[in-house]
Amino acid sequence: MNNQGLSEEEIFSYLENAKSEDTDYYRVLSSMCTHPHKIAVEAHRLFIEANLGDLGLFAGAHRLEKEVIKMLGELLHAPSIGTPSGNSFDSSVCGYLTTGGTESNIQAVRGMKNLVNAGKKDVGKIPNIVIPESAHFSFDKIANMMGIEVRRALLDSELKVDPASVESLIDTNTVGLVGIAGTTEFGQIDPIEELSRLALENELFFHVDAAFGGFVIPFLENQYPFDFEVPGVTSIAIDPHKMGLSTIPSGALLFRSPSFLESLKVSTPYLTTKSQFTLTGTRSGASAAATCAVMKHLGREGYVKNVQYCMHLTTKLVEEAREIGFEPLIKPLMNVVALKVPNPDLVRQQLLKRFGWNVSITRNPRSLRLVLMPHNTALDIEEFLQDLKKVTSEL
Ligand code: 0PR
Repeated sequence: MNNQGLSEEEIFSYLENAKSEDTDYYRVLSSMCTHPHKIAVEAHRLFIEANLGDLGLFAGAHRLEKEVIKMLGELLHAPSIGTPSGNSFDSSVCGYLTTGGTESNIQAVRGMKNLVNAGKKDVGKIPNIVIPESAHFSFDKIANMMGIEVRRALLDSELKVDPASVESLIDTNTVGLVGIAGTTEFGQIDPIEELSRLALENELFFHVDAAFGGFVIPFLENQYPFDFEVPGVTSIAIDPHKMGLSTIPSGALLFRSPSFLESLKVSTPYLTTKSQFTLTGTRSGASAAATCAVMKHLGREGYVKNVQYCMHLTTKLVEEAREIGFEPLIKPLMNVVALKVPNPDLVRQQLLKRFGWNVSITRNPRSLRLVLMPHNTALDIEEFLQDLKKVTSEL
């Protein structure tokens, strides 16, 4: 640290310089985040000091958090809505705002483990969960930190998890299943109803990772059952900081029943509330305000428009890519395209080096992964395809 403080001017010149190294999402086709809505940014600023780790001190920010959980509960067909206030609950469905999909997934699995340990089910020493092979790498962190075995089920030809493979991995030590509504790499939706049936038959918890898809699927023309409407679903991760257009960090975890949240409780004797259910202690009230503001401002109609725009770009990309000889691995359900190209790793490198395009690569099978977000334009797609054609023809 410098000994003497720098002036405001010096600091901001230093910061502007650093900011100029960021991409500003120009030519970014690899991100599931985007520019937050300006309403979210303003709301975030207004609540910049609010700490949801001490709810009693920030009753206003907490009210906004509860409002967000209520709105998300409605969006995800929760039968009735509640949120923790200290250690009491109003009704069945509840949840809280997390830092994103990773924290939500960790907490959902921690809840499964705790409920089983509390004697609700007779399992052996090392519990396991069954997840799709396509699960986000946050489950690698879970496998590493939670003392739980993570079993990966195979995908079918459409890159959805195969329920027969899931079933074959379930044994007496299995505590829960995970399904993904909007896979990170392919934008695919797992067969949630079939997984729900397996979960109910085997008395397992069933977490749906809709970190990306949660703000897409409800607004698509085609409807896919993926939320609390499906009876076996016990928890859902949904991220406002992805297609919800809120500020980072804004995630959410919703549980069907308060018992899950109860299982995460630790006592906080000297705080304004007696217990805490969250993974982190200090939490951003600014994120709650930002998410509340943008959800209320856009409403259902606004999100439908947002998804329509991204789907329009997706269709354009797929149709025009076909014209130059590139097929998608699967017909995109949402705004994620996995494009079959020769030597995807080299193509990715060349696209970045020569034309400044940020794209990513799917793990298995390897293909070019493109996420069409609100920051992309129709012109971007046209330029991208021209550049892709150049790069691939020179390979
Ligand atoms: N679950 C799913 C289905 C996800 O796609 C992601 C993140 C997570 C969980 C974890 O969410 P958090 O990163 O919020 O904890 N998917 C993106 C990915 O890994 C996250 C991302 C977004 C990465 C923007 C890069 C980026 O520029 O690709």
